Amino acid sequence: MITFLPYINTSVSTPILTLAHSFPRFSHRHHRHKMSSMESLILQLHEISAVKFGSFKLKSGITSPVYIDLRLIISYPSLLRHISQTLITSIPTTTTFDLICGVPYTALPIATTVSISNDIPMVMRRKEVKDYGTSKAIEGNYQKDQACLIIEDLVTSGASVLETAAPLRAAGLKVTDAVVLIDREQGGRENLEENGIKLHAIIKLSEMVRVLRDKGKLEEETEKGVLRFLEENRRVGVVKAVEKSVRVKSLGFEERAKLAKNEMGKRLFEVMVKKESNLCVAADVGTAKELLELAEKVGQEICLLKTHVDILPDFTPDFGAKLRAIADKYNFLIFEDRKFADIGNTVTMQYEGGIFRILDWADIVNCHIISGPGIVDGLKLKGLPRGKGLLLLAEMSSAGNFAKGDYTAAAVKIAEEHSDFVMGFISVNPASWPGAPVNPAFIQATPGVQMVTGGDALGQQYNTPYSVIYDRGSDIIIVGRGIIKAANPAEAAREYRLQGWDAYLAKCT
Ligand code: 5BU
Repeated sequence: MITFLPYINTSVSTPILTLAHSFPRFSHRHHRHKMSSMESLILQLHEISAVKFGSFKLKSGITSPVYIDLRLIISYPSLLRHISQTLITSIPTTTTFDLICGVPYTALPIATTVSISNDIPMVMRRKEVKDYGTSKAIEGNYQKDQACLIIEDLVTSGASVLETAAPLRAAGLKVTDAVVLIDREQGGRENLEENGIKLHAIIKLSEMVRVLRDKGKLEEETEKGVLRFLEENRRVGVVKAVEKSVRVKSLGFEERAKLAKNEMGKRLFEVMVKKESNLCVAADVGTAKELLELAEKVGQEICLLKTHVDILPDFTPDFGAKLRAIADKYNFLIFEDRKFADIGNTVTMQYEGGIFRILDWADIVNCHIISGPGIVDGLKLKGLPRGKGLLLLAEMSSAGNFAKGDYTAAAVKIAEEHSDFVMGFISVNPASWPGAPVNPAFIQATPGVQMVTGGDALGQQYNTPYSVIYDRGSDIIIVGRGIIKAANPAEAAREYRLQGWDAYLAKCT
């Protein structure tokens, strides 16, 4: 049985509007109205125990005297409507937008209610993408350059708003504003501002406790405890971000080019600086013809093009020369992801001979170290005199792989012993390696990158460009299906390049 809560019927009337974006917005005239609406919302949230006071251990490990759980609001439809209408009418009239997008999951019903009540089209970001090749990160109809307002229930550091903004921006939408019901005032506003997003908050946590105290719902002691906690943790999110950047602050690629002992490694660093790109496209397309077309499309955005030449049914001996011409035209290097794994003697033949003659056209190849350091000796024998470089597979991106711990450490050791030929690693989380950061002369390249975290049906695991470069300490993002399956690979490549490069800059400044 549904019991209607009497307090849900507030003095605030909910305008029913049909024309998109023509609803009344906040102005000073509406200030009093906004205040009373805010107070009534606070009281209702308290009443349904969406806001609790006590001692709560947060995900971050800190103990908080206040806990907010807005998932409950879906059980109170009129409150949900009230929240939604307050949110949307609070956006300044100067802020314009075409679409809205709720941050999954709690803000999805809020966004849906806003959309339905005000006739504003909505898009939805998938939180996890099972197979990015066939399903989209953003659901719904939208056009490039449309402005999208993000709707969120609660902001602490702003990280989840940024996680939603990234794929929206990657899809060509403009994201400049976010509206949130409750701002915990712990650095979210500043973090979002730094990322070009203005935060509009309906309720600040400090205001909330004051209102509850005024209305006799809180003891003075509790109010003081919460305000003290807020004061002490006010910039937690920001401070954390700053600390992180200090922890991983790395040398720029220019300086690292000077440290590189392998000539191709040096060249790659230089190309990255020149093109402001740390993007490698994995050109896993069906034919050599398509591969060459893709190279033309993404050429100006990339520092590296990665091939799997043995998947091309129309491979011909002139493939290498054709790809080389495109690489020279756009100044990128060619990386054949051959993953050699045999004994030294065999790999010399696999590298140089056969149909593919990889040595003739690939600047960079990679190998497993499963067979021991002899594999590096073998490849070096052929590659070093031709000025080539080698990446060692220190980690892999696929679920359940065995390249970890001692195996990863062994790769680092072999690289140090062959730094004239080994230019770096295929890695996933080099920041976590013992003794990290690894020698900056080595370059780190990471596959398993998309705009949203998730994976495919066959064990691939994805991290975002920012987390790969900034949090996990890598240098190059390797992106396959995120770009080649995009409606416009050139545009997608540009967005990945910008995100990868921004994360690199954030790490060095
Ligand atoms: P994706 O479409 O972005 O999932 O493609 C990733 C590419 O990187 C693909 O060519 C893989 O062969 C390659 N890859 C990988 O995904 N994971 C690894 O650990 C290594 C290579 Br090594």
